[in-house]
Amino acid sequence: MSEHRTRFLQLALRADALRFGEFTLKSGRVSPYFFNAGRFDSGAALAELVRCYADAIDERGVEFDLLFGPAYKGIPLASALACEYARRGRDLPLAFNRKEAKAHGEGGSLIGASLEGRRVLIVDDVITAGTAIREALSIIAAAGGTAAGIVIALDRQEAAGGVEVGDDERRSAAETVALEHGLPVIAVATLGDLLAFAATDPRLGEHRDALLDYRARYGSKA
Ligand code: OMP
Repeated sequence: MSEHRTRFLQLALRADALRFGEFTLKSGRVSPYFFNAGRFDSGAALAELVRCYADAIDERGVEFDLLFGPAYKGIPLASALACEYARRGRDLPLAFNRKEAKAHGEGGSLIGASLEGRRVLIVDDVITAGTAIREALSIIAAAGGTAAGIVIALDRQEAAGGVEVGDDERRSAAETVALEHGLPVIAVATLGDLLAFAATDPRLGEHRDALLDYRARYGSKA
């Protein structure tokens, strides 16, 4: 496993961003784990997190010229990542959206640099069924940008279908988005990485069976 993946999983556990128990997801699935990016709630934790993002992006070598953070969780992530790139000597334009369009002041639902004609890297927290990412893709297209890729902290590697998933629909949501839009989806870590990590870390040993059961039920075939 790449060093930044292990570093991210350790950081997520330390920040309590990765929790185990029973969680109902946006998709309606009941999951034995949950990743809450809101727990990276200090400057140091966020800075360490986006270092993992930048390492994953640079390892993949994707070309882009603007960072876009979808509301809400993507906003601090894209902003902190822009600061990390500036620290690495690359000053990147940054944009994000509002959930509610504003009719006064500067108006509209986009804030920051113009997306027009730019290759946009979407920066978000998690992909489960891919709904949040599809929304971001339509916002970028409507603003005249071209999506260049998607970076997330955690790819849950779940099949994109309904709550119960048929065998023919076992491609992951991330793979489906990647294929449909011809885009790289870069995950700092995946459920597979979490399972590999759980096999070596005693703190996670007791949760491993529940994670494996969940993957057997909802996981993609990949
Ligand atoms: P999809 O839109 O189904 O891909 O789900 C992604 C969103 O689900 C994230 O942006 C979160 O709002 C939420 N989520 C998490 O934050 N962490 C998880 O571990 C799982 C989910 C989820 O509800 O699936």
